[in-house]
Amino acid sequence: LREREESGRRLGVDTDSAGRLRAAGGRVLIVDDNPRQGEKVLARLSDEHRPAIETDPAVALIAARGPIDLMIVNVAAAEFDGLRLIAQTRSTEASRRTPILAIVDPADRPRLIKALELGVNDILTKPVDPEELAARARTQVRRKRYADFLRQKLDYSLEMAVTDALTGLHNRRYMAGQLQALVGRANHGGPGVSVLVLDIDHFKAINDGFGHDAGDEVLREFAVRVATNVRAIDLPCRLGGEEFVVVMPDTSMESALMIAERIRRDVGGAPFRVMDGREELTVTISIGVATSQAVGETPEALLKRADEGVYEAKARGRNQVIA
Ligand code: GH3
Ligand code: MG
Ligand code: MG
Ligand code: MG
Repeated sequence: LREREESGRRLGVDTDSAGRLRAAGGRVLIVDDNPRQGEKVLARLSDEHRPAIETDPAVALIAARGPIDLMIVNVAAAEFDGLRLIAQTRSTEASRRTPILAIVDPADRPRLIKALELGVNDILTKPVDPEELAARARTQVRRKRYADFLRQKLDYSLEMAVTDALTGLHNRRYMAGQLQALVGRANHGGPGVSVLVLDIDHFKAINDGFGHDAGDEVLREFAVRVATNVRAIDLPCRLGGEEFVVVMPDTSMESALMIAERIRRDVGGAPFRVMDGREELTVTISIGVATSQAVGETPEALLKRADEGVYEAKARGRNQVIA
């Protein structure tokens, strides 16, 4: 339960201890040119929700792009065209999903039908019954809250699918997709795509000497040092274990070597503090560098060349960069 509550909080969603979505009042925008009717609607909703009245449809349209849970539009208004406001709300990307409750005159069939065709979520007929208003508004707000919850969950899941759980860097799946796209569009004459393959030296000794958890701490700190030494356009990734890759778009071999050297020095230059600062470990890495040359070189071939650099760096005594 705690975990579900925790995950709810991470998603920025208000859940109770059982992980259920907490019912909360909605931000309701009432768009009406008739102050008396608008006030009546507002009064009926203010116990449960946070309603506000807007008489200018242009302002309402802008507000509907923001965090509004329900827009109630008086389609029978004389001062503005409620149907037009609904059409604009639905055709603007940022407000497309804002629920709309239309207040219609039951005698005005054409407008009622048009409102439904424009995609209003529900209809209230005049004279507005307060109980019916409260019930229909509550249903729309609940639906909106649940849709928001699902969308956040989906966004979160999509992000997790391309993120390495231990370090927060991009994962292998993400790296493969990005590298494929970059190598595919690399052209003659440009600086090309460079990749670094990074492998921690004698990492097994850290695990054996200080435990797997200390090893994980080293991996996390290592990820921070890699990420802080690359540029904003570079993609630092963890493929698994102690194998890391940095994908560098539009980067010459010369620049890639410079950045690799910067990472190597930063990793080896200051000890890693682990186990609540009780241990200080000196960590070094071997880095292989490769830059795409031939058009048609596959991402796998490019990575393999960088990997061969790592292998050679290990053979020559580790703690070095080899292209
Ligand atoms: P070398 O200098 O030749 O790279 O030596 P090494 O000890 O780093 O060699 P190797 O690459 O074979 O060892 C990697 C070790 O990393 C083996 C494995 O137990 C450990 N390892 C793999 N994944 C993880 C992980 O997620 N967490 C921790 N703590 N250790 C891991
Ligand atoms: Mg390794
Ligand atoms: Mg190894
Ligand atoms: Mg290693």
